Amino acid sequence: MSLFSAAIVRINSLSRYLFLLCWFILPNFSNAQPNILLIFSDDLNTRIGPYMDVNKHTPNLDRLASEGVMFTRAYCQYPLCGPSRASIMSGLYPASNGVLVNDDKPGSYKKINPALKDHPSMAGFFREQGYFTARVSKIFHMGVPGGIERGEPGGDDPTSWDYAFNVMGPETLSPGKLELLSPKSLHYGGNFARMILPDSLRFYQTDYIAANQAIAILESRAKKPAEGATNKKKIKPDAPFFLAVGFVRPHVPLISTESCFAHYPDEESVLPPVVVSDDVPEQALRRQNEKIWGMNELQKKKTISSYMASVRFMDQQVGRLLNTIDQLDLRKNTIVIFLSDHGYNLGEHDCWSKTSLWEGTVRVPLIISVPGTEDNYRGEFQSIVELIDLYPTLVDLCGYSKEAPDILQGQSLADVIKNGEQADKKTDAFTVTDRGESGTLVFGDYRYTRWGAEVGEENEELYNHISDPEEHKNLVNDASAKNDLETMRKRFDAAKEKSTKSLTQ
Ligand SMILES: [Ca+2]
Repeated sequence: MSLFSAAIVRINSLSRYLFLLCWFILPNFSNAQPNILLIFSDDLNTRIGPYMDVNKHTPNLDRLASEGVMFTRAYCQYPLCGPSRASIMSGLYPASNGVLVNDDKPGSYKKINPALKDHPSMAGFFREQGYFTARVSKIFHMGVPGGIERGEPGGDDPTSWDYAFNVMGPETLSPGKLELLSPKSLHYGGNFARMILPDSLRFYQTDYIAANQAIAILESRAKKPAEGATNKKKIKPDAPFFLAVGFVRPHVPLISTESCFAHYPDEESVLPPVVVSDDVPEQALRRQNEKIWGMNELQKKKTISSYMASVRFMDQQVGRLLNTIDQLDLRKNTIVIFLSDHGYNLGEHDCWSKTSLWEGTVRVPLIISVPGTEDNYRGEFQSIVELIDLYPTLVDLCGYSKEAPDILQGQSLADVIKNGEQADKKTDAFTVTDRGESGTLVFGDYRYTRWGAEVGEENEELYNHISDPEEHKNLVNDASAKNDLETMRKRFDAAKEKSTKSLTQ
């Protein structure tokens, strides 16, 4: 054999080796990697069908829950849109990624914390793996209703997406009477207001438009050019997709249709009992009615019925997406996730809205439905999980565990989906507010909350969720809970330290 032919053999061997290497290493996009449909709702607490006993309230979310795992103790990391969403998408606690307020300009954590400029968001990670990634409406922060009325991208991370679509919805400028429900608060976006629209106008509402665009993307991704034909316009034609769709209801203003409102007569709304004991720190009660909104009883009831009608409208849009992936035969290869950015109070503790640290403000709906084997677990998972767990979960489920960024702070839930168990079960969930100054921790049967950086005079709360699920009896000064208080203080300090880990790349 001449030197030349020996070289050819070596090159051929090398090519074969490289080919085999590529075969094993590179994902086979057309078959192996599942698509991801990530659906956000905004300001939605657990007032959806699977979590509460209201018949046919959210049939589409009920259906999704029946096809997957419903997490009954899922907690956000910050009960406010921007910080929570940046946390979910970065897979990092707010104190680590630096997003501790709402920011209406693009950049998110990469702008706030330059050390993270190369850390891909959850969507960006899949984009790096070759996925086609798309955003429809609010995924990172977007002001509602103002940002939507202007059609702006808000605090988006543009590097996450191959395609992004901002809905320009009419919101408060919709053709109808906007009824102010909170006389002390006139700022739309922070106040309570509602609009009941004729059903014929539903097509022009923000979430309906978002679903339209998402459906169009799904159809585009599902359709193949005719055999032998080429289509140079399609981006990554054979890639799986990561499609994130952000619905803005039930965020205020509470706009919905007559047929949705018809299910929730105002007078039938049930207000939670107002129970506020004297030893609750003042900071916990900043969202009380008379301090901010000044609603009378009827206005409170109208707020609740309007919230429910908004949830129903949002659920209908979820249904349109689920129907589309069924019709396009995408369901068998598409992971569907539904979640909210944080919870929401509707009168518990006389508190309304978000940013508080009550159970109702920090607990969120989370449903993950993974197609594939019939052996996959379907049902409730009742242990504690955090929304930062979603990033490593999707990475795992799609076979990219080895490529996962080292700095992710969540814990994969992939084995919960596979068999309903978690080998290394998470025991604590940590949430902050007030730019990270104050925080709360759930562990076991207890919630512990601290207002301010250090333990001080009357700035703590301790609740036993078994004997007091509504968090009405603060046990901080209860001698019988002394040991539990010490345990929770220590766990809180440890969780806080972990969540503020210095991250450098
Ligand atoms: Ca929100």
